[in-house]
Amino acid sequence: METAEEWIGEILTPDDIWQHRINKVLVQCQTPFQELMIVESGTYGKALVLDRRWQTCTGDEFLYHEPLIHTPFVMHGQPRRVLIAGGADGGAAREALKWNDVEEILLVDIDGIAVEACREWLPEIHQGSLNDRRVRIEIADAFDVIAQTRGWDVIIADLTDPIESGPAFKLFTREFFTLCQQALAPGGVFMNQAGSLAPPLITPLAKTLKTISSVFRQTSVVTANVPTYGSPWGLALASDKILDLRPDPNRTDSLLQQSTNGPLKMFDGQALLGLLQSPLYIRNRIAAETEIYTLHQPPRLSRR
Ligand code: SPD
Repeated sequence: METAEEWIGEILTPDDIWQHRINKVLVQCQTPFQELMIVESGTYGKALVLDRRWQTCTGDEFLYHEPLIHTPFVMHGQPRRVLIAGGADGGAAREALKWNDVEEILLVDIDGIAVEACREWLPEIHQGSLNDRRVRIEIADAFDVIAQTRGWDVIIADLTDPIESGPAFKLFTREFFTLCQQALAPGGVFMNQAGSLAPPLITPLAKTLKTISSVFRQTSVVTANVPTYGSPWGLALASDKILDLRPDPNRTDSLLQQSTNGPLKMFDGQALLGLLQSPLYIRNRIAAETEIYTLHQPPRLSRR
């Protein structure tokens, strides 16, 4: 289907499909870990699609990558060493490089073919971050790498959804979150993509948050509204230090002004305050959750 008009449909629930018109398929292959597509969509620009799930696209990626990075960075205050698990498209690394004091970013992705495809076909997203001298890319399982490293100011898990037998499901378990906690420096902050916030789809997010809160002293949901994901999306923020979840917008703005060098499209002090105030049904659902994910009982989303 090189130029033919087709659709990619992402099955959100057994009764709901979220469809995107595809004008051109730029890359389509099966890597050792997942099916990879890079496409030109009709309205939202170029996109990375893994195992038929929309990951990121030029038209709305800033609505995901800016909260994913700048929320934990503001909470930390002065991050220097940053570890990104996943993040093959380079959007997370691009945002991290906007912070003046960042000296080192270790990007650990299991799929080298995905990293190379994004490097070649999605320059609009990585904007050179995948070639920056401060970014070291290791093609490996983040679970193994994080077990052997220490002293990170911020750890970001920028992962695919935890589908059964997919590359990411182990990274949603208590064992992985414990490794991240141990790999953080004092005052370190953790952030991951935790799943959909749509009422019928919220269970994996509730279990993920419950799991993270069984490890870290403080955990909170950050809401990202990314239209191409088909529903509001939750990010999990966690730390062993007490985080200010109602940060004063003026203080955030002055920190951003002093500490960053790149333009931001959606994130500032006022936006951060909003991102941190999750609606009641989300807080109630997480509070009611009793199960956590472990290696023994990991998430098992179907491949669809
Ligand atoms: N269901 C889609 C969740 C995608 C999260 N990861 C996106 C990777 C973008 N860097």
